[in-house]
Amino acid sequence: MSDISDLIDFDSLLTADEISLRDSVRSFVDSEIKPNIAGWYEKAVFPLEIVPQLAKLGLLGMHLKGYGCAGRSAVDYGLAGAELEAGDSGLRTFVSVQGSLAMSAIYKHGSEDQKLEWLPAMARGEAIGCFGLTEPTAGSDPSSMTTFARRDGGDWVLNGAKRWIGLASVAQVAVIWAQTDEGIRGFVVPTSTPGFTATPIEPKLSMRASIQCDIELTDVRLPESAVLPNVVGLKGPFSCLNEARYGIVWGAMGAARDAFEAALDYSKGRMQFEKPLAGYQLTQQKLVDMALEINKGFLLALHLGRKKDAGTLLPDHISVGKLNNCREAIKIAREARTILGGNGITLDHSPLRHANNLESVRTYEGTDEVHTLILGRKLTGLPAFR
Ligand code: TGC
Repeated sequence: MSDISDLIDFDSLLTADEISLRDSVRSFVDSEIKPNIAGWYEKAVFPLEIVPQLAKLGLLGMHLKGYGCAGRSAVDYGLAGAELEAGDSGLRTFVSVQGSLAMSAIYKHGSEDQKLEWLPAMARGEAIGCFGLTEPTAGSDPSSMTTFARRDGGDWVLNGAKRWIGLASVAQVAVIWAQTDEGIRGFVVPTSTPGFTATPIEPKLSMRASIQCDIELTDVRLPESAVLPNVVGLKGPFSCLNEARYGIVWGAMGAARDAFEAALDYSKGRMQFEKPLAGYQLTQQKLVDMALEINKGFLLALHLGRKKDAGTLLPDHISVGKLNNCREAIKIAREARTILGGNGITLDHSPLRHANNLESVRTYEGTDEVHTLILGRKLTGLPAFR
């Protein structure tokens, strides 16, 4: 099942196992997601009923080893993310929040008891997790967070608010990052704990088949065992953001590819001035420009994936991929929409839905501006954030 957008024999860079995994996720998306996504998007629902299928495919925490996780490579994880996002960014976001953020936080920084309690259930899709870092007044600058955890005898008591937290209203467990007298720390919070509330943010013009929430934390009392014992400081949440940002490098190109395919298909069938749109030079220019960026975007993603598997991937490398691939994907989705003309503004076609979703994808896990300044710092040695 090679891609019609592939102009460079991309598959020759993949192993048979990688192609097989990609194709099984693609089949799932084609049969279970694409026929239904317009309806979910219109009704603004995330289809929780597909979670057991995602678990059965081994996609939840798929890059983690042990604890019931699939232990797949970074390239496998990326290929799966691209296929999921070809269905909808909300679907890849679910897998990312669950695996790259919530499960990774517990896996990297949690106690053995925390891992045993949560990771196998999360890999099976029986427990959903969320990751509370962003706040109403702390987005790009998480160091300014005001959520505070104070010690009270042997307990911790959390107060504050989080915003734009994926899955929070359907999650059983939240990893909440908070200021403490010792620095920023992470807490594993069962969402049934008194004082924890999560409210979906609605209405949205992007990521409609996905859930993002406000969280309120009012005197949330937790035992000492709730704190993630193995990290203090922002490197804790940033180490998880690295995982999620890496997945976006691939996912954004999956959305772009699907938008391109929709435009190519439409252009071959749509007759204007007595010939198909695809036969006009202006249309071919658009299609070729889109395909070039998709080919380059996937090559970049694969390069970063191979480096991740080799243990040589650095955060700056991920910023190159996140910035470039989100920027190009949104351009591609918008250009694809122009080929569909007026019909492209309906939910019958994917490009504008992808473009709208990609507004969120380019914003979360570090905006274009944040990744530009990370790379500006790398090139100049001068941080320009403040
Ligand atoms: P800085 O002083 O540079 O670093 C603070 C500490 O963190 C370490 N660090 C990293 N560690 C691992 N990976 C990375 N990528 C890291 N980046 C920084 C750093 O080494 C340092 O450690 P230490 O031991 O010296 O203390 O921090 P800064 O505040 O100056 O950083 C500036 C900036 C802008 C790069 C950073 O704040 C940033 O990346 N901002 C963007 C934040 C962001 O991406 N927010 C999105 C959150 S997504 C979310 O909440 C959920 S969205 C998904 C969903 O739920 O649906």
